[in-house]
Amino acid sequence: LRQAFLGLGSNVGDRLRNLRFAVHSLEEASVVVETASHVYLTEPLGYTSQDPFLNAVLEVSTELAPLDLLELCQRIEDRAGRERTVRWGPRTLDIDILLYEDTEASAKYLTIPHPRMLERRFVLEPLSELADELPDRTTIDRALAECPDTSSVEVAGTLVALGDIREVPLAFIGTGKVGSAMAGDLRERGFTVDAVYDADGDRCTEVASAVGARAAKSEADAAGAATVVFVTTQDSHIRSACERASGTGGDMLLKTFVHMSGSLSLESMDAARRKGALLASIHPVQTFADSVSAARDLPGSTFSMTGSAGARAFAMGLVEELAGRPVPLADEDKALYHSAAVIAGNLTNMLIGAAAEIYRGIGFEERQAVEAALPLARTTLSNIEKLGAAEALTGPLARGDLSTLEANLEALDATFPEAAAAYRAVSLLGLRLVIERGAVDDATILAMKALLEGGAGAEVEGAP
Ligand code: PH2
Ligand code: MG
Ligand code: MG
Repeated sequence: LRQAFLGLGSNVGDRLRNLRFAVHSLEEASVVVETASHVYLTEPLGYTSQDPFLNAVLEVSTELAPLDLLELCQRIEDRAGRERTVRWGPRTLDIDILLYEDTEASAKYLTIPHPRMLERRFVLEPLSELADELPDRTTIDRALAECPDTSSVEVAGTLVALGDIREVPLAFIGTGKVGSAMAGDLRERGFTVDAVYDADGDRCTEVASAVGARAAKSEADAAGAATVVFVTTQDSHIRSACERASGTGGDMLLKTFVHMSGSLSLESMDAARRKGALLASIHPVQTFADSVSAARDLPGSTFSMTGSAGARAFAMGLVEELAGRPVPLADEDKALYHSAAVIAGNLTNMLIGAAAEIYRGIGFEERQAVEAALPLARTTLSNIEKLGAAEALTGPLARGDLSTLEANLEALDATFPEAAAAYRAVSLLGLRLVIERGAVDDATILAMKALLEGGAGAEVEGAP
């Protein structure tokens, strides 16, 4: 695949829609839009008695050779209803090849790099968001500093929406813990929650009145007037909810669909994408046992974000408004990403539960079992925070205490085999911390490994 940068411009009709049409049409033609700049409002250059433009730059990957890419761009311009009358005059859509790999070449209908790009701030400003250098190694910053163009070039928004992010109409489909907390929090911060929908009608009305939004009658009704549609149903319903929201007629070309699943990829919202919608996901790295804690803990969380190119800048802006810490994530890493959260959160819970069960088995009251296990877990967490995992590690593994380890395993094998299996598996994983601490000699580490594997020791990963 070859990398190219394309300049988009429009100053006729629904300008944002035209730019979005370009993005969608390129993707339909298997040109991968990797990143998109913000959308800029720009004064017309060259032929000045025309309306202001919206301009943006895309970074794309393509198999197409330059002339084939040019032909595709022109076909898309034509489909957008472009008429070629005045040179440099008004146009519904202009797609220019700015850069193609490091190519410097000129043919009858195509010169790369674009011959006038250095004189155009409406090209250089958005390009500077996505690239550092031109093929001749001059930096874009340098080109900007030397650019003679003094016309106005201002950020107007993103490909998701223009103007103030708080005025973008939002809809929520699914009003569980996260959906209702998110809708409530955004509303409190001055965002515009237009509609909410929940299959449970009472729940829908209740949340709608709590966040000052319309209680929609269906997914499609909720999406109707919204620019950004949050699909905050259970994971298993995201695909069907998205299909229903984008199914009935309705113009999807100016909508963006956002889900908040920790494990699902964006493919789950493909129904909306096929109709032209942009997609994003934002996922709070946090655990929400109920609505109250969700509302309390959501703001300020770390949010992982995936998104199609046009939606990324918007998702980033949204998380920043939530006082969250955005961490960009590749869509294909979603399942692995989620497994880390399960290990850190859910598996910790399960291990503490197993410990409490052992305590109860030897005569502790329920309350006594919890009171024994929780302070231990809490101190462990704060030690990890202070010292790091390896330094915070204590116990038989950390000491290289073979006889205690053996006694633990023997006792568990006899009474609670599932816990014995978990003890072995987690300890084998934790040997890397023992090695990192460097306090136990190699022979003892190998002997512990053999005990944990219940057989003769092979080599320990990371051991000298
Ligand atoms: N395109 C032109 C001529 N002038 N001015 C602005 N601001 N933006 C454009 O995209 C543009 C222009 C010819 O392609
Ligand atoms: Mg042009
Ligand atoms: Mg052109």
